[in-house]
Amino acid sequence: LQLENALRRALERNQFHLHYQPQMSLTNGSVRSVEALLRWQHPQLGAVSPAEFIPIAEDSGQILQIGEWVLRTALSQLKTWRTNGFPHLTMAVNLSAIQFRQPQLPELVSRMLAEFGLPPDSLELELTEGVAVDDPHAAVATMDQLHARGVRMSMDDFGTGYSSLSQLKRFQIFKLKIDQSFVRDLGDDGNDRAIVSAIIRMAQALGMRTTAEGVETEGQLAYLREQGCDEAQGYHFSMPLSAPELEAFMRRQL
Ligand code: G
Ligand code: G
Ligand code: MN
Ligand code: NA
Repeated sequence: LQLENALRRALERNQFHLHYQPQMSLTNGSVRSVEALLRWQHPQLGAVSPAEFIPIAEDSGQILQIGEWVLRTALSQLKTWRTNGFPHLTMAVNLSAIQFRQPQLPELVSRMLAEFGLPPDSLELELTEGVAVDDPHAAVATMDQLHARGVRMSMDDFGTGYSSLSQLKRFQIFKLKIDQSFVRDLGDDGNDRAIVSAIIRMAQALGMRTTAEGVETEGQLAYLREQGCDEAQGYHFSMPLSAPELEAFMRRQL
């Protein structure tokens, strides 16, 4: 409850900021996209992890306001980068299942993109398999609406959730993000190698791209490249960075 009350004041007191982690193209080595990751710095509690406060924000309903702030802040930053040397950069934003179930979501997203003069395909909404647990038909309908508006969707933490392959084939998903739990032990776990290889092949067959998460070593990267993974994200390339730090990182890649 203490955290819930503190969270209630966090927006108005400017305690939130975004970090950005690059998603590297494995075909040309450039930064293709950046993922916005929410950070909360509380004066007494210090840095509180989103893993801790997002569930509280979901239970208290505050996630809608916070999520809107994340989307607006991330798109504003994207507009700045696209007009200052990175015209093809795209932005990935994590969505809570509660945000995804809001009937006004597709309209809100389109309105905000228009506000910043950004094309719809410059945004990737990261969904988890949890969005489809309660009502798969409603989830498919929402994905269809977002897709019709030109917005891309990624399935985050893929392989750890509950969605079935029969659902997946109905989802308008642009990209599967291979969960870091499968990437971590690629060096010495034959099962994880088989799973990652199978996910990449399945995505290719379904016309989806793949991004590997949590890539920390050259060995993991070599295997992913050999298997035809499209993009990689992780500490091997960069931690999540502040906007100026991320911009400096991108300039070094040019
Ligand atoms: O970046 P970090 O490892 O601290 O993120 C922890 C978790 O919080 C991850 O599952 C990530 O997807 C989630 N997360 C980070 N930022 C956001 C956000 O803006 N909205 C939502 N819904 N989840 C986020
Ligand atoms: O659930 P989601 O994939 O959105 O969460 C991303 C989280 O993973 C972020 O909190 C980020 O800090 C963390 N992360 C990013 N790269 C790495 C990595 O290479 N290793 C580990 N262990 N965590 C990572
Ligand atoms: Mn994510
Ligand atoms: Na993830």
